[in-house]
Amino acid sequence: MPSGNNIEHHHAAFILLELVPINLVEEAIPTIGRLPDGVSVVYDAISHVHALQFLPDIKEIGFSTERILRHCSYFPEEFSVFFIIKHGREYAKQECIFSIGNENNIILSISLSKRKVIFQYNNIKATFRNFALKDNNWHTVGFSVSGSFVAMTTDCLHMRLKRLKRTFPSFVEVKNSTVTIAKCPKYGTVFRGNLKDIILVPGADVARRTCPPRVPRNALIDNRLPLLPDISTYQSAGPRWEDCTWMDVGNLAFDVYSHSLKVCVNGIWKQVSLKLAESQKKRLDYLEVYQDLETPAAAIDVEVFTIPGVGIFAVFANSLSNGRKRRKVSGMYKWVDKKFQLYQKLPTVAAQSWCHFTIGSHFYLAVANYGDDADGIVNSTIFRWHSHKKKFRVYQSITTYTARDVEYFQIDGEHFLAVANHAKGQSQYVNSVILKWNYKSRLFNEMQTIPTVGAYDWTYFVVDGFHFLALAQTFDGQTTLLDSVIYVYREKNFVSFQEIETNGATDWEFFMIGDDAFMVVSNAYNYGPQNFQGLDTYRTNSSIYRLNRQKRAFEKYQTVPTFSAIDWEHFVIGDDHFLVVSNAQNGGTELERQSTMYRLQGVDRFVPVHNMALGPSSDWEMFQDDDEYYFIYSNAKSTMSQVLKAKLK
Ligand SMILES: *[C@@H]1O[C@H](CO)[C@@H](O)[C@H](O)[C@H]1NC(C)=O
Ligand SMILES: *[C@@H]1O[C@H](CO)[C@@H](O)[C@H](O)[C@H]1NC(C)=O
Ligand SMILES: *[C@@H]1O[C@H](CO)[C@@H](O)[C@H](O)[C@H]1NC(C)=O
Ligand SMILES: [Ca+2]
Repeated sequence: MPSGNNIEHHHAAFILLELVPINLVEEAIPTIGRLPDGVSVVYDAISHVHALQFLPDIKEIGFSTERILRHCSYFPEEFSVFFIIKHGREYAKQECIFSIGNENNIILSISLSKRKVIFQYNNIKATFRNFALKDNNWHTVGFSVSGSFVAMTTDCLHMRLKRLKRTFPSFVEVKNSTVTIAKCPKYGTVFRGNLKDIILVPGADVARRTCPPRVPRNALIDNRLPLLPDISTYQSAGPRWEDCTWMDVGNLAFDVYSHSLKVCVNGIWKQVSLKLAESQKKRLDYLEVYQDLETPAAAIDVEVFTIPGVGIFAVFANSLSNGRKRRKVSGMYKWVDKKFQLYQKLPTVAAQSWCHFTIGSHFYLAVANYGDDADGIVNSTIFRWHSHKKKFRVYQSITTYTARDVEYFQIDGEHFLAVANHAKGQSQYVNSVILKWNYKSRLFNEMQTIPTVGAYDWTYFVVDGFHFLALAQTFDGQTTLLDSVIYVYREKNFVSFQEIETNGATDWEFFMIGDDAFMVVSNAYNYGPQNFQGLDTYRTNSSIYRLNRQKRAFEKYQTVPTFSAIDWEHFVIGDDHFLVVSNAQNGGTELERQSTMYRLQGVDRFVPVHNMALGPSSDWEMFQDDDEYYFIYSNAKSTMSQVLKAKLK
């Protein structure tokens, strides 16, 4: 259903999806033909590798962090960094491998002395003894920062853990900072050894997982550097991967062509599992029921989100319970030991939709309240997370009219909420509102009103740098067959981009497959002159659309029969794209009451692969924990929602 459909949200829930290792040396010195002054390339004939050497008086060799951390205001909370060096016995006092930050604030630096390896993060130091890095052999050193610890690994033979006294999450700002190679701005001297690569991998625990199973202690580690392709091949046509030998065990390789990290295991270069890499190769076999979840009332929406350092949560939009005392709450659950547990009840009035977002260092939840009286004057609420109490508290009340949906998005550093107002009194003709965050008052203010008819859902998405909002309109008082509208952001306003005929539309889901942009609509209800006998109103067709860039319009790609469909969810497992459609079961045969999952099968397009006899579902979400995939659906009619687990093959 509404919300949870935009890309930003998915990134929030699946933080680990985009782990792209970056070679900082390659970023700083992209062409070996034009070396900065004071930098030279040396060839190590024994190990058959090229590496860099630096004169003590080099100028700054570096680049802005913006180049590698695009769209990030904060340095990754959890990350790994590797470097490959060769250094003899003679050390200057403190030699710097690299640093990230500016003169006033060092975000991250690693330096070496004869006795110590100094890891500095956000002005906090962790010091390790230097016992391996002075034998004039090549070594791969990895650091992993996770929670309040930093682990250092040397050639996968030694692993040491140190406490990193930091608050978590730390929200370390990256604004105005640079990556500098072989030098730290405030202390130490230029690195005197040979430097091969410095690889930064956002995401926790990579360094630990890069190591192959332990090798016998007597295995002859000769530290022949298997880093291929080496610097000399940066500009050649393709990678020259050779079989690695058992002697390479413990060494890492960074493949500049696939931007992946590889480790030599038993003579074969294996891609390092960046959390998902392994399960990405797997395929979905089937789903099984994993947990029954009792909620305060039937639910029309569920939002899964992560608070860094705290955990994964699911919050349900619970309607009013029917009991004697009509309870006005929605349930929020925390993922503990791989099960959801009730965590907090939030005050809502016939909640319709939740969205989670982050502004600065604060976490928010916004709810669209449908309200409980006929005139529909019930506000919707924004909650803010209190990091000490670890609970959400009411933060701002916003005027809404039988609100159906609230959608968060961000454009050029500004924060927005789009509210779908469904009706005002008896009329479906009511303005919906785009709110904008005011940095001074720290509140959302009205930015634009958009006339809407029976508005049900806003879905935000980006294509080619353009910002879009798709509006689902359900009913105009006469018929469910009416146009829904896609808006595009131009000069600080949303203007109409395209109108698409829909039938009782309650949800848009946007997704990308390669470069192609898709939209799928949930048509929920067929009522009006087109169905004057009022037959099988739950039976509709819902369509998938694909963007035609030349025509600047979404075109019908496929139409599938749906039954009380009020939500689509797109997800990817391995190489496969899936769509699952909710089925709220407002009528129909046993078969028509099933929820259906489709898989994209080339020219066959989306083909039904699973028909699931589950409860009446109103919203589907997928989330991941470790390498496992879970699904959660909200039950539209009863207090028992369910979690399902994907069986992979
Ligand atoms: C940005 O960094 C430069 C160099 O470290 C410094 O001189 C300048 O004051 C910084 N600007 C801001 C706004 O912090
Ligand atoms: C709704 O919110 C507006 C704006 O915050 C406020 O002025 C108004 O009193 C609220 N109304 C109700 C019924 O809570
Ligand atoms: C759905 O599509 C089928 C096949 O084109 C058509 O026969 C049927 O009338 C459509 N149903 C609705 C409600 O439009
Ligand atoms: Ca959804």
